[in-house]
Amino acid sequence: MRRLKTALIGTGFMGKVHTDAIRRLGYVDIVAVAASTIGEAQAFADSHGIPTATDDASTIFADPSLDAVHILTPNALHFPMAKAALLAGKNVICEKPLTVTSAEAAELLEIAENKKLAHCVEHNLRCYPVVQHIRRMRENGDLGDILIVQGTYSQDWLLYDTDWNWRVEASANGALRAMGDVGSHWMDTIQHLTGLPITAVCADLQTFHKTRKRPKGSVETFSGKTLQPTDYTSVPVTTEDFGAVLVHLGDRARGAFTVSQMSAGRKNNFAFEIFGSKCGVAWSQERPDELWIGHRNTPNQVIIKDPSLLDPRAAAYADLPGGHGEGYDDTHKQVFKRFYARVADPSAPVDYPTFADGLLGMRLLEKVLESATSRSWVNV
Ligand code: SOE
Repeated sequence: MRRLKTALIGTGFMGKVHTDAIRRLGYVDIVAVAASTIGEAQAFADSHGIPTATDDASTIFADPSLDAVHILTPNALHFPMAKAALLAGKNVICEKPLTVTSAEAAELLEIAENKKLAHCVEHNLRCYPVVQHIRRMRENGDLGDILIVQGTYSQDWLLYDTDWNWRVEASANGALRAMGDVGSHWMDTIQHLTGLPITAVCADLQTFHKTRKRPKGSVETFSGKTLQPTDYTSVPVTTEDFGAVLVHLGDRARGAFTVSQMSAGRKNNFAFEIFGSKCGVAWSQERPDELWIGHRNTPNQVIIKDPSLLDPRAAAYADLPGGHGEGYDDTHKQVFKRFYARVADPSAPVDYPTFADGLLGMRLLEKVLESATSRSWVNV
């Protein structure tokens, strides 16, 4: 594999996660990093051994030797950053949700396709080995016809009105917070696994804290939990803390899910159950190597991730033998493996979430908002 060069736009929680996962590929060098201030960019570059730091992303996009960029900024900057990178001819990986409107997502997809560039939206949670095994079980017909999907994506890191992050502010995040941040993962994964599109939604959203106390100074994702209450400004909040959505999948299947950033004790609980006419499956991110398979007439099963027991196409997402846990960091590595294989060789398969998935996600989020606002079912 020829060595590739990449760069990061953004230095928060995702900056660290992407850096680790990129480096584990072994043939992709991170040559530059950009942040909104030179101080943040330089501090990140120094602590991660990245040669160039800048507060001007356009200087990164102008580098002709660069193969790809990772857009890891607050959501509202995804569109201008990704667009500039694509127009400069770079392959782009962008964090989710892809943009803040579906019109922006459609424009990015069009530019990327016209320029024949690789494009990826970071729905990494598809890439747990056990989750991929469920995908292949469904394709093999093991589940039968899909009837019911249900689940949640629940976290607790924004429980108190003193908890803060840029996602709270619609200007940086977009209109939907819990739905955009983690509901987007839930909907993406369920459609990926069932092979069925969400065709209608009926949503209810709640903002429990109508005002929050914003610390003076920036707060990295999840780190608010360890801050001391010191110097705060009270600010009104319009983005939701909780959402509940009834869904139709395809013509026949039905389901429901909740999203929350205020469920005490649930740290990052992405969980779903899929029931088919032959059997059911259940999975939770808090125990990612376990797969529950439910039967009507024989005992239920729990299988532990072991590549030798998984469908071979799912085993390709496991780099360690059975009993050696693979988790959140590894899912990013699995996305990057496939994305960079395509960057290196444009004839490689597109087996990673693309901007087309990101556009679909944005359309769904807009329908969720429309449904919650109109208090009615909305077709997608
Ligand atoms: C913050 O809620 C967050 O980091 C999300 O942005 C991720 O997508 C999710 O996987 C974990 O939580």
